[in-house]
Amino acid sequence: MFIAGLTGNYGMGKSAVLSMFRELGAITIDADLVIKILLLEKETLKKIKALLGAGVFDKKGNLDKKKIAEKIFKNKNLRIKLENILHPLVFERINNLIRALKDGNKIFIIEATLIFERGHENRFDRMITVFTDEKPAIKRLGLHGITPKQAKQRLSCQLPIKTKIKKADFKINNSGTLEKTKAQAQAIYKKLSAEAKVKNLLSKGKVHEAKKLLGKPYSIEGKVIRGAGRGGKLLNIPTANISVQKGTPLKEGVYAVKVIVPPTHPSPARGEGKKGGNIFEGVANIGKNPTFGIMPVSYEVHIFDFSGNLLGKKLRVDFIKRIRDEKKFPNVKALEAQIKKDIKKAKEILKGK
Ligand code: RBF
Ligand code: MG
Repeated sequence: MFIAGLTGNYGMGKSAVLSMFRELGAITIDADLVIKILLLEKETLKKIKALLGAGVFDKKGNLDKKKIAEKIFKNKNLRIKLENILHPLVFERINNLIRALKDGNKIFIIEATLIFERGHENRFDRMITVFTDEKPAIKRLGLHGITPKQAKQRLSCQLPIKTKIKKADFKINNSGTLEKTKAQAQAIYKKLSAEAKVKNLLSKGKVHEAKKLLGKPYSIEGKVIRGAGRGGKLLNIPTANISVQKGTPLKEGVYAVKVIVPPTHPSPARGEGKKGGNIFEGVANIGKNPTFGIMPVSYEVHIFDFSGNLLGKKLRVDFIKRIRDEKKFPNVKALEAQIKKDIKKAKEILKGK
């Protein structure tokens, strides 16, 4: 499952670009459309009435969208409250759709204006920003009956497009011809397709196959943080716990790895690494340490032939091959014996590399 967010500001052509992605083979969802559906539902209307009053409904009890727009675009507090009602519902609906269509290699592209404004970007594998200058955007909105004054007011409720460009992984300049925009969408779609394949392989733990597509091992990077302290004392197998900011699509389990350690630590195993780091071999575990109860996911490496304090140092871990699933062991001794076997196995795997 690979999900990209498509954003931009009002009138910059997001929907046109979304159609292009649909033609290229993506499953596309327009968050505005989801909102339209939600606004037909009694449950949502009740919540909106409580927030904005009966004045935003017409005689038949339908929402008067113009009145709502008038109200919320000049009152930030109300606008945020309305968004707080609608956004969780939108994500719930979208997630349901994505779950129903479960297909590892499919690419979903979700069009939504306020992803960056409300910090939703972490829900997406990648972010794409569509941009034009403001002038043509205001002109385009005019075609939909929105006056320049209204357009400016609405645009002022959104982050500057420059910020959205900077925050995105990909940008599409929609100021030129249709062909030019299409060419950009196509190039991005190609990259997303390759990434989706890799993500799908990683979600199954197939790091050796992912390496073929990536041209290098899949890796994670992060600073060493303090762990539970069990590894050294209880298990005689010290591990470095790595802080991974964005999580990883990699399937939990035990892996043979290479660890790139900052150059202050000389490596007896493999000598000097090329670019400012020394390469060690090791074995990693991604998981919840079920032997010790219910824990959050941790990322740990045991580095072979290593001594020294890595706390606070930045490590890179290259995943070479998956060894097994993480398991709950009846006692610490059994876990320790298994990890000893994992170490032996990892050394065999890495010898072949
Ligand atoms: N913990 C488990 O509960 N089950 C496991 O199968 C398991 N396998 C591991 C394999 C390796 C190679 C390493 C380094 C750790 C493993 N752990 C496992 C994590 C272990 O519980 C952890 O290192 C200690 O609790 C210290 O935090
Ligand atoms: Mg649109």
